[in-house]
Amino acid sequence: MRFDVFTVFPEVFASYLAASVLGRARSAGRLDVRLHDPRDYTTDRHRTTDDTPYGGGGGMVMKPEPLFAAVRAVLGEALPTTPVILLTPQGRPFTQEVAREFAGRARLALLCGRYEGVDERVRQGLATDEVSIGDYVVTGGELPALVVIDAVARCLPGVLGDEDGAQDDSFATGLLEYPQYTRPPEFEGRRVPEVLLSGDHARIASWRRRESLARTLRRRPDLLAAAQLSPQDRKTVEELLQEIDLDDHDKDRAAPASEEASDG
Ligand code: JD8
Repeated sequence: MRFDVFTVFPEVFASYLAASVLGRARSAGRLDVRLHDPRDYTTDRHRTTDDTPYGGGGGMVMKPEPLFAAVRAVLGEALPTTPVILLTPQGRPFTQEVAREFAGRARLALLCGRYEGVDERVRQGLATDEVSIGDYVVTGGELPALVVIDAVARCLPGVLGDEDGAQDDSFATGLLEYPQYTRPPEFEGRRVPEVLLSGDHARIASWRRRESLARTLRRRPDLLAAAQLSPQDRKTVEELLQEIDLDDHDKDRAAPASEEASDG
């Protein structure tokens, strides 16, 4: 799969794209990420990509011409069949379902704004989709673009090795993940649950399922309502509802440092 990313800060992508899962996917030729700087498609002496907003109000807005020229030059004949996704707080919420949908395309173009955002004509005449990674503000579209590339790439066949199956990912199953432990079997008085040391794979599987259900029930009941549950899962949830105090969110949480003691 190919991503064409349009950004005035192409240098911020390199280390993340070279590391771990994405780095291996690129080396294996399963993932092709190309970075394009709209500055290279300007025609003025100062290579201007932004300007002051009409109507005033301060800040700068990304000019339309460099973005249109860059996307047209790079996509060429692929333009009519390639989704052109603008990363913006005003976009459709990016979810695992949207990641799977995008992973079905051969190619995506990602437009990263900066400053106060892009001229409205980019949204109207160039972007085919608008996506937001969540309800908080970041400084530009670059981190959102990396989030989209990472989540979409993980959905592609052959991108994940044995280290983690995408099928097991929490949002792929619709439940939060069960607790994970590694050695040592006891750390500072906290023991690894006995069942995980038992070698009984059936017991381990049902313990993990129950922990996933318990965690989702406690932390994200909205996910549980949408999840596909087996008749056994429903019985387990009924049991958990008898046992769990849903308001006790911090049952096994370390106490935070007190405000008094911190030098914040
Ligand atoms: C693109 C500039 C900065 C700063 C308005 C738009 C996505 N979920 C998300 N949160 N923030 C963004 C995002 C922020 C961006 C740009 C995406 C381009 N900014 C803000 C305050 C004033 N601009 C995003 N996807």
